[in-house]
Amino acid sequence: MTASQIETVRGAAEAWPGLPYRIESCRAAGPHAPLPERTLCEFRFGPPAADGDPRRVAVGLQILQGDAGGELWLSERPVHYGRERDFAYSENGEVLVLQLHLEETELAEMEEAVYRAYVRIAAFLDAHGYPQMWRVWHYLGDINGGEGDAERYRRFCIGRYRAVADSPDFERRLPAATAIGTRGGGLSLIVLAGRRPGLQVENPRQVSAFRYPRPYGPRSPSFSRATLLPWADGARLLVSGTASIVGHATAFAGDPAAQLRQTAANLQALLAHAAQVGLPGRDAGEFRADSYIVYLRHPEDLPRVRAGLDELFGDAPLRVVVGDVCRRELLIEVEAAYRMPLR
Ligand code: 3EB
Repeated sequence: MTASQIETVRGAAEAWPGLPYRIESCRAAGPHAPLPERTLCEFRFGPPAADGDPRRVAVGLQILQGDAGGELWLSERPVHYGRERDFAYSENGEVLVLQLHLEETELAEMEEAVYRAYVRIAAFLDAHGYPQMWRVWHYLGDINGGEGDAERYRRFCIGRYRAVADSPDFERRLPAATAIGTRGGGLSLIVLAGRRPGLQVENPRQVSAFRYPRPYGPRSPSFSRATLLPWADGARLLVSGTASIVGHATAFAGDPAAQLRQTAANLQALLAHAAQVGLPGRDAGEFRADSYIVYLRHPEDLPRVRAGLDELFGDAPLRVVVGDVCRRELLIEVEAAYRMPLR
């Protein structure tokens, strides 16, 4: 445990009854088929579907490998969904999925726009009774545009920090996250929220992102490494975008295959820590992957990482998409969702 890492709460994970949704990877309806009734969310990469169903998340990144059908989050209970002001949402009484898109023209004052988006999202979540943000995805056009502290990602971090750092214990409530660049402009936010706090899990090999030192930007990135949701019928571990960062330093700049191996080591360390602090008596080897998403900065690097992907992730559900990672030297990032089945 590094000095800059927040200590994850130990043994606090009392099991929650039931299981509100499960992920069916690569089983999505696709843009032309209507969604099954009990769909909480369809999460895929590609162009938006024509039917405008608010439960569809379509992220405009190019798929290099894996099923374009994406994944379907199937609810165990009836789903209520709709649109309200600029939000699309879907909920089932236990969890809520929220989407908000800001156009590029709304990002002229990046810090202010991100701050306002986060504040509006928090107000929406509170009003609907899902105050706990568990996981958030950010897809930001030209994320590495601008130099030094004027970089768009760094400005994004300033706005996000301003919105969340509103109380002394805010670090304990930070969600797991992804922040990836897109070719188009604008900012898409997708949020998974719930009624009660998940268990924050940090990574023993990495300084907590919210404690990164000044060289990485005026405000540190406000996210935690993973969120554990201890449902009795199958715990879930939602893992943030994970990259080749050890301590707070980038490892293996310029070498995507080595970055992938380092990333896999970080994921292993995170799983071990999550089992230890959140699922007493269970072993990290019992986690099963529901989904891996690999973001590759340069599509031409795919041949260099393919053997590593096969070896590290085997036949788990995996998609590789083209996306810019928010630190410039990072060439690859992996996010994941795991479940811990009942014994
Ligand atoms: C890292 O570990 C890599 O700013 O929300 C990964 C996931 C990263 C989320 C974010 C940034 C974010 O620092 C970058």
